[in-house]
Amino acid sequence: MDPLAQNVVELIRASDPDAARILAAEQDRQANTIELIASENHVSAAVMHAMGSCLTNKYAEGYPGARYYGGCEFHDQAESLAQDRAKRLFGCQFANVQPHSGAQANASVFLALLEPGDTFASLVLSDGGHLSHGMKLNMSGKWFRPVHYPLHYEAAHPAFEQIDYDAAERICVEARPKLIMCGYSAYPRIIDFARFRAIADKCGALLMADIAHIAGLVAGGEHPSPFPHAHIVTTTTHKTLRGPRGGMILTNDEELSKKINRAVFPGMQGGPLMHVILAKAVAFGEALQPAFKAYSRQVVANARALAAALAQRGYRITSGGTDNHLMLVDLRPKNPNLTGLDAESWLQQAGIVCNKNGIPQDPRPPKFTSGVRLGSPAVTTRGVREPEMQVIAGWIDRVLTAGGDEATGAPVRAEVRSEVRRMCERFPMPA
Ligand code: DSN
Repeated sequence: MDPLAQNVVELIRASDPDAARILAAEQDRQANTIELIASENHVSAAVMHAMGSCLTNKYAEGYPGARYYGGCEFHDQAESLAQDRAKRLFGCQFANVQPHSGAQANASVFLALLEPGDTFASLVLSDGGHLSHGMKLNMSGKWFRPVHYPLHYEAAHPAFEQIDYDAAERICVEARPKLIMCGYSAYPRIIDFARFRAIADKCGALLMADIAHIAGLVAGGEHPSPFPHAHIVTTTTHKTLRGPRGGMILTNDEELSKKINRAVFPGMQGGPLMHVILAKAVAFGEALQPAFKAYSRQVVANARALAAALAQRGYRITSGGTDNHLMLVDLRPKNPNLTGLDAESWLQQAGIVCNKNGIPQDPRPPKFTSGVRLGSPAVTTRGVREPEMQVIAGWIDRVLTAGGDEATGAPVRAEVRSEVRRMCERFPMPA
């Protein structure tokens, strides 16, 4: 483990043993489990400690050179560094690095560009979209009018469970949305940004790409860039991009950038999280290094290896595979009674962490689901490669085949748990 992290536990223990105990337990959990949640990663010690720095002490409302507080000279430098690196990384002209999260980045775009009641187009959550793309309990679905474009739902279609671009065009031409959103939370295929831009131009909409999941792959050259097609790009910084938890908005359009800056502050947020912005700068600096290209290539190779190994064992990978860092595993062909809820819980007991996830047209409700979502970003950071992905697929299959029964399932989970620990020792957390 990063030695500073150990010191941090001891330092906290001196004043707050309860908090130190929780922190130490979580450090141990992360170090000794296989993390397959597609939206998670393990940051470097430099990113971690930039976040735990004295920049948290400061208010810096405003933007570099135009703050509402004194004493911001180094905060200006930190934010400018993050902006400059973000622009280099994604090849664009304007970057707002202040959004506290991806959902707040998306909400800021709504505030900047739409009026309440305006129509926008997106993929529905149950097909792989995101709650901030029009879910009815989210602000985007309560105060705006989403129309959803579909996937191909016919099993015989060559693009089964992939975006139906022709239908998206028909729906957008008919509904005339002001904004079209593309970019998803549970979609394993390449997104055709050029096709979406053609649709946006045809119906007079702005195109917004939410690349929260694939930002690291875009930065590493493993997924086509949303630029120059998208007018606005939003992202998180903590998934494949391997930075601190946070959000960001990018554009090449100066007028849009002014509207977005006003929407983020003072429209949506007050003081920026300057310690997180410094950590974003550090993470973007890491992503600009050649090693990050190799990392993102390996993320995709590892996801493909896991998907292929699970398919060989009788699981159905939705859309027939993956082009990115994640896959949706339909559990039903293996066992029609197995839910995502049970699979998540049994795997967790075996030290493999993932999340239950609906598959397109899932007959089960989101609380149960017929699938799990698996991703490779975090294990790839620890140095895991294709041969270990085969081993992980074998563990997943052993645990799910053994089932939840105490007599037959529990010993298998315990056995896999010890094998997981041994692999974790071979592939330590970043230090
Ligand atoms: N909650 C994130 C995910 O797991 O995909 C999206 O914001």
